[in-house]
Amino acid sequence: MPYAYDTTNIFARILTGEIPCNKVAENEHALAFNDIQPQAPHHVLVIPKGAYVDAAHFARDASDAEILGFTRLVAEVCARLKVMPGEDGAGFRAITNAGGDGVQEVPHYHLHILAGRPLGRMLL
Ligand code: D5M
Repeated sequence: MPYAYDTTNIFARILTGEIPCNKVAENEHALAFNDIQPQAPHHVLVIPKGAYVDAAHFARDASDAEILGFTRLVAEVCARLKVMPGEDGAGFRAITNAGGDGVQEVPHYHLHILAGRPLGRMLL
């Protein structure tokens, strides 16, 4: 599934520096920034720097280094937010939307990290 960054893709424009973001953490392969429409006290999006449309595209085509870098940045975000699960009840939810049925709005893979309040059971 080819994907070329274009001016209509808001996350591609963030990656090129064309528009700003509220950065939380970054490494060679991934960027984390605050969602502009937060659904919880902490709502961070983690995106790969490579041009991947969704989680399946990323899992299929990304290199091991890209997958490791992305995964490590998720851990760094959780550490920075102080939501690493522990005996104090802290924790988080990580979700990703993909495609039409998944109601994905931005066609660049992003993992939502939600935390900072009890999130309830996911009832779909
Ligand atoms: O969700 C896409 C998410 O992207 C949604 O929660 C809003 C967020 N968003 C959109 N534009 C921006 C900018 N410019 N900065 C930060 N967050 C943004 P989806 O999973 O695709 O339905």
